[in-house]
Amino acid sequence: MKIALITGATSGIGKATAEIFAQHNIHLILCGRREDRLHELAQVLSKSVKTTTLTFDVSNREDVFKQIESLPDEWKNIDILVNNAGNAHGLASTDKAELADWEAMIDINVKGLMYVSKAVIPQMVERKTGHIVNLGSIAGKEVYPNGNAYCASKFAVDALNDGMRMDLVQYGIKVTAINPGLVETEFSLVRFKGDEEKAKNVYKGLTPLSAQDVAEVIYFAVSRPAHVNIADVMVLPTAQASATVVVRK
Ligand code: 8X3
Repeated sequence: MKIALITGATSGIGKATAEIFAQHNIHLILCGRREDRLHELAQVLSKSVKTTTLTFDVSNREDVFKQIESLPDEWKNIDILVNNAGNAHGLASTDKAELADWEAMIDINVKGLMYVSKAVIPQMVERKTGHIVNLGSIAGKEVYPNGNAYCASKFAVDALNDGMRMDLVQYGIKVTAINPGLVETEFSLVRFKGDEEKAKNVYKGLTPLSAQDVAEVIYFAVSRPAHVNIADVMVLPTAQASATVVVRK
C-alpha cells in the first residue's frame, strides 16, 4: 500500500487527484489551507483508504516543516508527493501588475513547492524510493502577454522539476512534470480576484479540461511499472494548440 501527500487537496486538480488515488487504494495525506474542506474530503475518502490531514499554507516555511514533521510514524514514509498547490494572482501587464500579486505567485508556486519538497525528500532519499509529481503549466513552457510573473513561476517549476529528476535519479526517485493548459477550476476565479464574468470568459466557446482529466494523467504517471518514469507531460483541451492559440466557437 502506498502513501501520497497532496498539496492543495481542497479543490480542483488536487481534490480530483485525491479522489482517484483513493479509488486505487493509495492512502492519503491531504494538505491545504481550508481545514473544513480538508476534513470533509478526508471523511468521504476514508471509506476506501486511510486518510489524514495537514493544514498549512505552502508559502509558510516554518509551518510546512512543522506540519510535515508532525506526521505520526505510520505516515512518515511518503511514496508519492504531488506538488499541486499553486495560484495565479492577476493577469496584468508588467507596468500595471501589482507587486504583491507577483510576490504571492513566487511565494506559493515556487518557494512553497521548494519547502514541501525539502520536507518530504529526505525520507525518500533514505529509503531509495519515491515519486514526486510537480504540477507545472503550459505557462511554464511558453510566456504569454500579461502572464509575466505567473509564467516565470511556472518556468521555475519546470526548471526545478528537471533539476530534481537529475539530482534524485541516483536514489531511484521518479520525478514527473504535468503541464496542463486550460483547466476549469477555481484557477481563473482566483486569478481575477472573484470576478466571475472574467473567469467564465476564459473558458467561453470551448470545452476546457476538467480537474478529473488532469488527475487521470497524474494517476497514469504514478501507476507505471517501477522501471518507467513519465518525465514530462503537456495536457491540453482539444481546442487549445499553445498558450495563445485557442479555437472558440
Ligand atoms: C494555467 C494555464 O493557460 O492560464 O496554468 O496559463 S494558463
